[in-house]
Amino acid sequence: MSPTSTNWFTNKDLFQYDRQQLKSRIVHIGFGAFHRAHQALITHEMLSQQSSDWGICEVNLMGSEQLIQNLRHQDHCYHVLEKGPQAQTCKTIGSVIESLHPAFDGHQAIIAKLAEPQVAIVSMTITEKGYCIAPATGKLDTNHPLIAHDLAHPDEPQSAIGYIVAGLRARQQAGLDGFTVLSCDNVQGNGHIVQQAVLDYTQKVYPELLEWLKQHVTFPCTMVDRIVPAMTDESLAEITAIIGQADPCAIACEPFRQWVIEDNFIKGHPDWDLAGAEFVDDVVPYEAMKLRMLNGSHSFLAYLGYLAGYPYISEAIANPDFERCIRQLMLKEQVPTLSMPDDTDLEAYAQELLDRFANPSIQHKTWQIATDGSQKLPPRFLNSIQFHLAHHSDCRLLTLAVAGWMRYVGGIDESGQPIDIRDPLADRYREIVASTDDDENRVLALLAIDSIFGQQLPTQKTFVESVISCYMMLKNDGVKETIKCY
Ligand code: NAI
Ligand code: CS2
Repeated sequence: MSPTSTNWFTNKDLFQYDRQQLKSRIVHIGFGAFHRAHQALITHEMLSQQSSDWGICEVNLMGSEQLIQNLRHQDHCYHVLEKGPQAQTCKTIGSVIESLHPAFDGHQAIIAKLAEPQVAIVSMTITEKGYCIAPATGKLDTNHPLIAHDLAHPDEPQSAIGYIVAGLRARQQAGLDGFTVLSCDNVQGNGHIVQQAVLDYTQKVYPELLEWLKQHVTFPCTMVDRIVPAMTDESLAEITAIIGQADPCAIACEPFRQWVIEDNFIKGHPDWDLAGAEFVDDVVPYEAMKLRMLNGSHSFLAYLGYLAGYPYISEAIANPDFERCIRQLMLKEQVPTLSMPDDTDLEAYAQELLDRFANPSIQHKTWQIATDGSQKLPPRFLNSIQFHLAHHSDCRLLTLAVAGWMRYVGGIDESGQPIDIRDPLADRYREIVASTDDDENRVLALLAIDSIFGQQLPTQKTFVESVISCYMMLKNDGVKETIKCY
């Protein structure tokens, strides 16, 4: 930036709405890549069409201190670059008006914000693990370190669940109404899951609050979709070239986006439908469709693609054997498990997903998607496998995907390089790998992790034998030869 030029965010003509009129009626927990390119952008586009006061206060509970400092420095504005295979569009987002972080604002400022009377929605994108539940059961994990801390110190919470309950308690004590808790994470039945976590936690710390909470808080489910990889230097440089200055809060994503929201808000909601969101009575079928077809394919490509040496999804899907497997995985093994409204065209949906995965402008790392497998396996693969076992139908690709995950958490890729495994259960995997030389024993030990596989699946002989056989094929023949046979 030259000494005479002004900062881009001081340009008053950037927005079609008056940011001074916005209030923090939404508090969002988890100012990560996805929220910037999805809910905050959709709120911005809604505001551009209809004057209203729905602004967002961002809260990051874990890390990203610098990101929040940068955001403050640029008056909470930032850019989103939508990258299609050919064209790209850069948008300046103005829906965010303030931010909080426990590292510089303290716990109490966040609880006080949640208890401000105008707050109507507390939304979140805190990753699957942020809900502190056991994925196989969907129940609050009271041994989770964050929850164990909060149960002992509910006034100084660390978990998102602890903060939400502390905020609701402060509202009840001040004689205020409640708010809507809106999960925007890739968790099956995300509204039900966060509700269960909030109720389980409240029962333990403030049982007297339970009845009030049941009457004053709602937990709609949502299906959220937009591929937003972690930011790259290349995309940052592209945005700098477009706007002529740096924006360290900018993010890049694909052009596609979808948001299906259960219409169950206790204190109103923005007219997000003006910007393409859909309000429906029942989101759960759409969530299952997206988690099994999109995210299931992603995880298949992540584990097997990474092992085979593909750093990006677009490179893995360019291998015709992977493409064929993914098409079959979606249409033959995931579609039969779904119960969709009659007019849903799942073949067209599958083709659209294949085209999105192939977008060469999006550098989505297989390694990034492979993180937190302990949270992702149940909704993406295991629920469908249970369906097939109950119906005696074929699920060979889903089984191969589980075996691929097992090879991945073994910690060495096919060229002999160590894998940096990021997962809340990473230590457990390391113990299992260190204590099992024998392949079959390793598979059995991994299947015995009941927070992932539950109690029933490891007792299903057909499934266990198929996983062992896939594991051996992957080990002996490698991923590329194995998927040729499918
Ligand atoms: P990110 O890594 O950029 O951001 C993660 C956010 O979660 C950060 O704000 C972090 O502070 C917060 N967080 C992490 N662990 C937490 C915890 N235990 N408690 C509270 N907050 C915690 O990731 P990104 O891309 O924003 O994705 C976040 C989630 O959004 C995903 O896990 C997924 O559920 C959902 N999502 C992501 C999509 C994507 O393509 N990136 C698309 C659809 C949904
Ligand atoms: C991905 C998702 O990281 C992952 O696990 O599968 O974040 C995926 O990009 C989104 O769900 C797309 O909407």
